[in-house]
Amino acid sequence: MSAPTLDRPAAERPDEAALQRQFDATIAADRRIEPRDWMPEGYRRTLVRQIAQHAHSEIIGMQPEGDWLLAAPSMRRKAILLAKVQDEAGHGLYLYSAAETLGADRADLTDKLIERRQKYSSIFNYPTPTYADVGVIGWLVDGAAICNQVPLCRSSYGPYARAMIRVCKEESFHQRQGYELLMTMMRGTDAQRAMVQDAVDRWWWPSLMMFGPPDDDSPNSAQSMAWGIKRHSNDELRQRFVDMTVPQAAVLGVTLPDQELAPDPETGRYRFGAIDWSEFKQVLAGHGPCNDERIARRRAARDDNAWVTEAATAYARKHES
Ligand code: FAQ
Repeated sequence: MSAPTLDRPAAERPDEAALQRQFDATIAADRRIEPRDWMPEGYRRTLVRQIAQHAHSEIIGMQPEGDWLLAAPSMRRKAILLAKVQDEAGHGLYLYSAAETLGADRADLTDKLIERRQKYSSIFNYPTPTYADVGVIGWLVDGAAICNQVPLCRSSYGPYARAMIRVCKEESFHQRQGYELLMTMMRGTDAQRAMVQDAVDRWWWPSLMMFGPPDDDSPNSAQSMAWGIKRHSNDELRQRFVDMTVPQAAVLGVTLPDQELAPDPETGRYRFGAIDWSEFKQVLAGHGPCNDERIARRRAARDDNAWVTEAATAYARKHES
């Protein structure tokens, strides 16, 4: 979009209709909207909602795998897992920074998460009882995240799109480490293979739910796609994920828990069974297996570490004066 408008004297500012036309032209030309550009309030609100939800997902998403940091089976696995969980913290930080360019306040967003006024991905409300869960999260959850996020590198909002580039590179690495871990377990004992299959059985359907409700029940999709925030519909991305993952499952030697999963000769894509959307709704309503635990921990992290923020703020003030 052209030069910033808000810092010009009022008399020189284009009227709202002209600004809207300029915004529409930028979107139509597939160019980026930048923080100092004028944007409709609905566009700003939608971005803050999605980016905050995404940031919260990265931060809450550290918990399920983080549970295994002290119990990883070797020093090598512990180092790998620690690096992955740290990457997720970094992704959260890029995303909160992108939200801040829209005028949001990070502490306020965290409060909204803890007060359950903002969402985070449904997938992080499931438990991780075995080490195979760490591998399956890498393979399926990071795999789904990549399918969803690669198109976001072309999102119309500049800071979000740019943040996604690095995030996607790291998620791609995470996906491979998960697959490598599972491959190693599948070459191990019968008990290890059973552990991998059990984890796949538990994570498959929740992974499909990560993409959001079906298109005909997705209130935000049409507008978000018209604004170029989202580039593909929820169902299209879910289908891409299935098409990408089924051959990987065959190489791994696991069975995906869906008897209706089969290639469709007409489309060349995989047909799959019905998703249990009542489970998704229950998880979003706060009644998943781990919702309370995830929020309680996030709240404790905020409260227990408040003194660090206060000390850093006091130190920064001291050096300003
Ligand atoms: N969970 O109208 P739509 C990761 C909500 S990062 C919870 O279709 P939209 C990395 C939605 O917010 C994973 N809520 O909404 C990692 C809306 O509610 P609202 C996170 C969901 O925004 C890996 C309502 O349902 N990724 O995994 C979910 O157009 C491993 C209606 O839905 C992102 O956030 C859900 N699954 O499309 C970390 C990517 N789905 O806000 C650790 C960016 C929908 O109106 C370990 N986000 N809802 O109250 C997006 O692409 C979109 O926001 C969608 C939803 C596609 C998630």
